[in-house]
Amino acid sequence: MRRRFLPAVLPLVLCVLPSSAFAQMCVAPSFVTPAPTFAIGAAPDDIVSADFDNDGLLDIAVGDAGRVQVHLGTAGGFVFSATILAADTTAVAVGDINKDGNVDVAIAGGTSVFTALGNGAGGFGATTQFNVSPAAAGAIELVDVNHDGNLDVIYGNSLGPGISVLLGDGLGGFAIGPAFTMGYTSEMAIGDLNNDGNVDVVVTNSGADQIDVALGVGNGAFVSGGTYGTGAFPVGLTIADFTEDGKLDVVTMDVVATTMTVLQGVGNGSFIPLAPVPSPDPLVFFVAAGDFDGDGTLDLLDRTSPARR
Ligand SMILES: [Ca+2]
Ligand SMILES: [Ca+2]
Ligand SMILES: [Ca+2]
Ligand SMILES: [Ca+2]
Repeated sequence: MRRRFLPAVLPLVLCVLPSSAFAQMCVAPSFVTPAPTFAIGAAPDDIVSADFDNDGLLDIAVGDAGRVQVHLGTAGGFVFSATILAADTTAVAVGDINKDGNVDVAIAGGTSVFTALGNGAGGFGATTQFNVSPAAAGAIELVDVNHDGNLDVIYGNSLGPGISVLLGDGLGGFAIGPAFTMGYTSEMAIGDLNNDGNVDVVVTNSGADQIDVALGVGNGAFVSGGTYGTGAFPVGLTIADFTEDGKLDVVTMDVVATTMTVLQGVGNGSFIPLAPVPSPDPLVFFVAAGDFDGDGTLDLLDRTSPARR
């Protein structure tokens, strides 16, 4: 089934940030206006990007009220591709779970983690449910935490402090892995923050107005990497090297303060929080980084908040 896009109701806003102008961004951010907008669903919770149909163009998957909607990138925008059903969808991650060369999806939904395997043409097989009760999965990432070549799941608990790991078998199955106690997770992002080859985790701990950092030790376990202040009530965050110095930085979207906070990575797992700057859109909760228009510079893809979050 295909459907045409309606005029934007809950807009995606494509904000272009030339990374070479990072310092300028912190003083006076500039964005392309008017920003392109696309209608993506009734109550979207999360957005991730990947090339689901192997055509070289970035596509997006949007968590939306108990389902994930996949939209394929075109030269002029996005076209609807597939619906993946997953109860109480709160977050989405992408990666090749079963190592067949096609991008798959993992979903945090209530007390479960769901997966759906991609067919390489923008479609997906049946949803598989992994019960992680009593924890509530509120954020999710797919990454190989234990260096066995198989993608694992890291999920953040929205109703209890901490993150947990599911270890993948490379065929689509997962086993319960280590857990680590840290702040209540609103959103989560991953990267190797201290350049030791092990995956590290950053979460927005919204109620504490801070990010919490967990440094991976290489077997699925984590140790504390400290906390850093942000603008009031950070929710969305993304990790990327905005300063092009080879060290990963963090950007948070601070909902109550209506600011963006840039935390400049030092390269050893610690950060220098820069002064928050006004958000490009006061309703923005969630953000992702990538080169969406193919011009070689980092872009920020953001989304306004649904009423339920
Ligand atoms: Ca594509
Ligand atoms: Ca796959
Ligand atoms: Ca693994
Ligand atoms: Ca690391």
